[in-house]
Amino acid sequence: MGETEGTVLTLYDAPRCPFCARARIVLGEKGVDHETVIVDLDERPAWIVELNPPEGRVPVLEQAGLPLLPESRVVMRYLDERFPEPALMPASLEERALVDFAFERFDELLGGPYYRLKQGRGSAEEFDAALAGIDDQLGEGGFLVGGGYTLADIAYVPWILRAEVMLGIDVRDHGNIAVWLRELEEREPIRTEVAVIGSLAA
Ligand SMILES: N[C@@H](CCC(=O)N[C@@H](CS)C(=O)NCC(=O)O)C(=O)O
Repeated sequence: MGETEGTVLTLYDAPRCPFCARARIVLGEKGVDHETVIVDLDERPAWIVELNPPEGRVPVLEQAGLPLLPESRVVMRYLDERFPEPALMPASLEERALVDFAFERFDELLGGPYYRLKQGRGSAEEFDAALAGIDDQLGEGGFLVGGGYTLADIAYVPWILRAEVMLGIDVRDHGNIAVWLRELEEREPIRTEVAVIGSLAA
């Protein structure tokens, strides 16, 4: 039996979805046994809309007898507390607040520029400025919050990796991002996500 102690966890997932990647990476870090149901985002089945109205968004985490958990941030925080090892939130209260702040600012700092660029409404310059901001936040050899790997890094890295592979952006021209990615790519769940992205781009 795995760490789920008999409770079957199901992740409603889509390989191309970076929000799902957040949940996949946390599940991988924790080594949690789970089932995956792949949702076709191009032909979204009616049942996923019923499961997570109104749009049928993924990810959604389901466990028998427990409330359904949509929203990647909710899923990540839940998994981190439900499966405490390895801890993916910092020990200090202040740094935990900063992880929450990183989530809060995600759309402004990365998501907005990424989707505007992807949808042809933004510019490479705008995205590069966003990368420069993240590079500054990382600092030399650092992580997004504090001195270690946290949910904040997991929350941002799926878009950085997709920007590199799928949008052809030289994200590693930013030195601190390059070091951060090398450090993260030492981790199996990150390498697994790199492989997922590679298979999407192939
Ligand atoms: N705020 C949500 C966003 C999830 C989201 O936007 N998922 C996308 C796929 S990446 C989705 O299902 N979008 C609806 C659609 O494609 O119609 C979260 O953090 O989980």
